[in-house]
Amino acid sequence: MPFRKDFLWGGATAANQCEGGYNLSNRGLANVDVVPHGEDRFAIITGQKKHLAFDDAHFYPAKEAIDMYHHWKEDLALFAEMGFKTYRMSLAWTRIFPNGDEETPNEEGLAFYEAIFLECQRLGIEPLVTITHFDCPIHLIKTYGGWRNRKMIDFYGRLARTIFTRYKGLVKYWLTFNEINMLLHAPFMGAGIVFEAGENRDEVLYHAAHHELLASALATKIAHEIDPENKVGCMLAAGDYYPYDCDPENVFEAQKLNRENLFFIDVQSRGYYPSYKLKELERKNITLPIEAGDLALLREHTVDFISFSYYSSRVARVKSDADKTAGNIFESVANPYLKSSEWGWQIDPKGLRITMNTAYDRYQKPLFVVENGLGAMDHLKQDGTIEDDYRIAYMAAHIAEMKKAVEIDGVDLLGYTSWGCIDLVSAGTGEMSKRYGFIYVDRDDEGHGTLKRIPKKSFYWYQKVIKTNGEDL
Ligand code: P53
Repeated sequence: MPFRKDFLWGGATAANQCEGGYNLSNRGLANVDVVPHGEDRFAIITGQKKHLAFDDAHFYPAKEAIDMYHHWKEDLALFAEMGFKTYRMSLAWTRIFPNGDEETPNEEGLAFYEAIFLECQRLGIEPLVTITHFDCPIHLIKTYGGWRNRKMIDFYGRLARTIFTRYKGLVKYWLTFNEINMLLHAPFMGAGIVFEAGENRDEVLYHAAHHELLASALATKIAHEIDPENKVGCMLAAGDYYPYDCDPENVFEAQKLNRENLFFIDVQSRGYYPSYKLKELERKNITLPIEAGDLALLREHTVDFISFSYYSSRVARVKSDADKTAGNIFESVANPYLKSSEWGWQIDPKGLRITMNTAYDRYQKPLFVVENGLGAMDHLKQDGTIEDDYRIAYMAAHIAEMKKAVEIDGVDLLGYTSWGCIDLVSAGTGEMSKRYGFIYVDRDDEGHGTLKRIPKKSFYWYQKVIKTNGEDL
């Protein structure tokens, strides 16, 4: 059997993309609430345009999302029906600390998640909890400038201590920051950062990176102190860069772009800043705001496992005027060997095996694939069914390559949670129509629909995959 007996099959969501209930249970507002659907979105998530409140000119899909706030019991029952062993979800920071800098947490928010974890326990589903999935309280952005400010470490530490204490015995698997490298590509979403005119962009980003890395190490420390059973992982938006060809310039470019992302994991997993990054910062005249004790904290509290999202590989070519792939936060040249999704994301199952091997070679720690899937248009037929064979094909091909990484290459893999196991709001575009789920949700890009949940063909396919522990794809 290729996959371990206790392999954690499941699915993944993020609070802001599914919960809704943005103003319920005394919840405060976060960056992710005020990013609209529509053409302004990209400039806002990348921190180029300031947008810290709702206005009438835009639609904000996270406000209600798929209203999991009121449907969670029904949704968990469907996950259990598919046979989920695990469910990856995130906590909305502002449900627990509405402003982010309070001394005491909001009990209603804590109780909301406790009820979910108790239900998971009853269903035999192991929660895998992302502490922050792109969310940062608006108050912390307005008052402190988001993660550019060192004070964020204390606020995050308080959040971590609160949840590890409260959910001790209910949650064992934790991820500190979703796609931590997204900080470089979408700084408002990744770190609550809005650039001021004339600012040194790289300096702001690497200061914020230092603070997030410290916060991650601090949370790891607290998690282990509170319960030695806790397992804490880092989380990377992964997908190896391939050189466009064997031109050494392109090979080096690929190495450079890979390091740009892996740098974060290098620190979280190995416990120190890699020399290539220190040299780069020195050349750019950037001094990291390192204080006494920082380097020891990073060194002594490395992660237990490496988790990542994988949607596609990427291609590196220097001075390229070739077409870039569409709809991407990540820079990439189109790969002529691959087909693309309707949103221009290239489809490369083998790239998952390659990416897994890169990570395992580099870190020698257990891996966890915590996001993978196909964002596609689904068609609800007259008879009320959805035949998403394209999604089944995508996932079967990726799971087959993941299996080879385990069986043939010997990678230690803890589990697999597909992205958006129930249709939810897209992080990149704010659309509902970019669907990833095994479960269809009746809601459109403008927020119309009954919110009814309907299992797709892939629901029954994944049920079989889990039942056979990945044998029958
Ligand atoms: P959407 C870009 C590239 C790689 C991963 O993305 C990304 C993004 C953001 O667009 O984000 C992760 O919804 C993220 C999820 C997100 C998912 O990928 O744009 O962790 O929140 O929904 C898919 O299709």
